Amino acid sequence: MNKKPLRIGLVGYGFMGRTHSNAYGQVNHFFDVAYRPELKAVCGRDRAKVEAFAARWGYEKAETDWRALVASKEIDVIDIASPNDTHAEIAIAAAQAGKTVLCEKPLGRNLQESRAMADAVEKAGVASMVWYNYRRVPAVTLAKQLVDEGRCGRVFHYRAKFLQDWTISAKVPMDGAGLWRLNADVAGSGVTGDLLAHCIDTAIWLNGSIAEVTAATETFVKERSSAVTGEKREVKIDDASAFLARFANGSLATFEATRYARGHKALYTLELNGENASIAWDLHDLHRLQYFEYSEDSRLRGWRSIHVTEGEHPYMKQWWVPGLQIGYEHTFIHQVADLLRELEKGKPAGPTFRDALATEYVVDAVLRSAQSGHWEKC
Ligand code: SOE
Repeated sequence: MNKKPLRIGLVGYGFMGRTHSNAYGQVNHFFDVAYRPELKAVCGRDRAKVEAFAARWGYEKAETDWRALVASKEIDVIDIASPNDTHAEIAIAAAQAGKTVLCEKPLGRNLQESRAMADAVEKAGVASMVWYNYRRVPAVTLAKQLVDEGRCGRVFHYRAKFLQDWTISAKVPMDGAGLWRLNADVAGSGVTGDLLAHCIDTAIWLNGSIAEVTAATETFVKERSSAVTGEKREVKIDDASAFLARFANGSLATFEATRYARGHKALYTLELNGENASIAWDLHDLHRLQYFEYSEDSRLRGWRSIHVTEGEHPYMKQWWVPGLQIGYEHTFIHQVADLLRELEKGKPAGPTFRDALATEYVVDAVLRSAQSGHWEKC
């Protein structure tokens, strides 16, 4: 099939720049979609690094100023995979230039930036998408199907956590590649905007909107040196964040994220308990969905562990044969496949900037509540 080119301009060559580039390169090998991503240009601040990245991943051009990508008539999509402090400015300029805009999570550093981004794409009438990739883990998409089919009945509880341990040492500096996440000026917030944003996005997707929250945050290491300037700086991000929430459907929830849970690298787990069924998932065992259904014969009733690798499971018939697993990088390939399919139909692939703004309202309420000590509306 002759495919229409979709010309990509990527901003950022770090961890996320690699996951996105891999997805663009792989999607047409596995998914029958009308578009073919064409890697036109990549932009990053360091000339040598961005050129090396372009050569490795097959981008035609390397630039050091994102404005060149936004101005280019040869680019259809601006994909923002650079640190959070760059998201709003680039996204708004790209929307105004009529580009499709893709952005890594979280949307902006705060609610104000995030709102401006959602407004800008809507005003310009361009498509947008935020890379909340965990929605596209086949087991998580299966959970969404089961909830939408009404199998759980009335939902009582939602529980999510995302635990890491990479910032426990006070010697870990802030700033520079990856470590910008520890600088509030660049990141906006700590684990709330970085890790809980994933949990909140999936939670809203599965269980509807969150009405109010009460939260506590903590910064365990108060001072770190900058990897760029060497100077000591106050740490202003939240190292750990926990909150209780009420969903609009009346269910109660607990959420927790930290980078201080020794032994946990990326333990994202979620659980939903309904009147008729419960669902649980764990990123460290990402191809399995745990499911319990009360209506079964009571002698045989129990938690089942579904190995989500059958052709009937979401996305899986595009991959290998039943029983063979896929992984983290595939979630980004699925997101690109959905983007290309929806573009064909003239619809945006979710989550759009407007969808993702719902997460930012919750992040903002969590941070406000941690300050006020009260329940806050989202
Ligand atoms: C932080 O360590 C991080 O890389 C997040 O920024 C990602 O969004 C998450 O998926 C994995 O952890």
